[in-house]
Amino acid sequence: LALLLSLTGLGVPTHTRLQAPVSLGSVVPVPVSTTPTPGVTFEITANTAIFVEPGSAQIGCYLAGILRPSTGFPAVVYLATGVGISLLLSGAPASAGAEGYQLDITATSITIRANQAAGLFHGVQTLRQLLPVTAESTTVQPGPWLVPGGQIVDYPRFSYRGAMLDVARHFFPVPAIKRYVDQIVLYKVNHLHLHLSDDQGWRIAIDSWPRLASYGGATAVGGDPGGYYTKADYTEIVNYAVIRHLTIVPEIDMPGHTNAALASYAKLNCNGVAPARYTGMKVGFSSLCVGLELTYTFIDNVIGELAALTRGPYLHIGGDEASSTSAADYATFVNRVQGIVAAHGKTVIGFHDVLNATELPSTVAQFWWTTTANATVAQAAGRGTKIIMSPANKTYLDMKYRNSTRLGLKWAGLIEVQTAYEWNPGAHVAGVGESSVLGVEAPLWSETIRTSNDIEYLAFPRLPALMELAWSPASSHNWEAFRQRLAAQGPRWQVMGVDFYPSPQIGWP
Ligand code: TNX
Repeated sequence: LALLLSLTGLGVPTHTRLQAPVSLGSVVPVPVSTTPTPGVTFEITANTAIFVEPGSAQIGCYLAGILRPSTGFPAVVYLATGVGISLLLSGAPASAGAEGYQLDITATSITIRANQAAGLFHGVQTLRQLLPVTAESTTVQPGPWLVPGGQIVDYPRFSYRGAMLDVARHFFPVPAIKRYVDQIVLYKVNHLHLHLSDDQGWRIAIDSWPRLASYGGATAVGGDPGGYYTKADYTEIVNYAVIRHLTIVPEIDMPGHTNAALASYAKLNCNGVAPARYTGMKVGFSSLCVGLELTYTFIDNVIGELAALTRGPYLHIGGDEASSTSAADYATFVNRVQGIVAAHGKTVIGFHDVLNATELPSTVAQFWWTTTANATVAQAAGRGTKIIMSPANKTYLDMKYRNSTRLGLKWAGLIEVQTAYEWNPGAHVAGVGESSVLGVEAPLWSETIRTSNDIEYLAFPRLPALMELAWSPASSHNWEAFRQRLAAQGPRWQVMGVDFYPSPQIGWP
């Protein structure tokens, strides 16, 4: 009878509805340890309050912001101790480190403990995945809001877990960035690298060189509309990310991939002539003028203004595919630019091509090739240089899933979900072991994409697969178990309006 009534939606008291809680074992990335308490559930009701300390207040408000729209409950946040949902900066195991947490769910309380706020934030993302999928709705849903009982203790394998979005080939305005941020933090991404400049567009306002954005930012691939972030826009993104424990890594790509800058200022060109703006898809044809002193004034101005907008430690200088720059010029250039970045108090990240110069001990190299043997990268790792793993044939979200995929490119191969999942970042490149790997980044180049739907179709479900490699212990790696847990994310994405690729490799419910 209860089933019948619930199907007809007639007068069934909440507690009799036949709705099982989500399984404690369905979290992506899989936690370090998960111990269910069979038969125990916590029910979030109109009386459930959130208890915080000064250091967890912001995260408490963030959690309340997730619970209120779908439950319709007040989810009041108290700066006090009490019985309900507690976010505590004490009592976590030492193993939790800077980003880990312990989550305890009993019949009467939910408690997240962490050593630092970032850990509480990641614990909240785990809790978010343990709520019924309708919790992601923006409108009030019926419930009941059951959370499975048990304990999760969790911490990351790698400290850098990144997504990259190319906003240069196609521009994505602030709301699209915020939308992607909200989707990726659910999978414990903690860095968003924004590729802010390329041949086809310059996307950040620089006061000392205003034509970069106003002229160089007006174009995009295929003649599509351009655009750029004002400093206020960019700060809005940075602040939105800070609250979500996500570090924005800004990139100005150089010395190649600079046609938009060279087109904006004739004086930056060796021959003093500005090239036309470019809306095609070729790479490797442009270069800043390495022998020109003004080039370094330009870079110092740009890096200075960008560093002032940047809250995190990193500034990415690109450095890839500089095939119009001689090897000697390239080394001269990268060595000098690293000094400029350091002078502005930031740490350099560059694509691994920068290892052809003399990298600073602090410089981080982002490996992007499809090969697994690379002597230059292995030698750098041997000297202690840290590597971010972005092998194009595993992590490039702009590669097609299969030949028939409407969006994307194929130069690094087809990447189905299993291909994205089946590799080991700590042993992928010969000579680059676990301790040399800072983390994993999933780049999304935007030659073929224009909208949030396009982003989502290429990022989901591969981004969660890659973040499981970046967060979960290597010993937990198991395709069969992963595809079960991933399947449970599908209904959640439907409620969130994420336009994911329903891969036939996954048994979606
Ligand atoms: C290579 S990977 C590039 C980008 C392209 C991408 C397309 C790398 C460091 N450079 O300029 O957008 O391929 O997949």
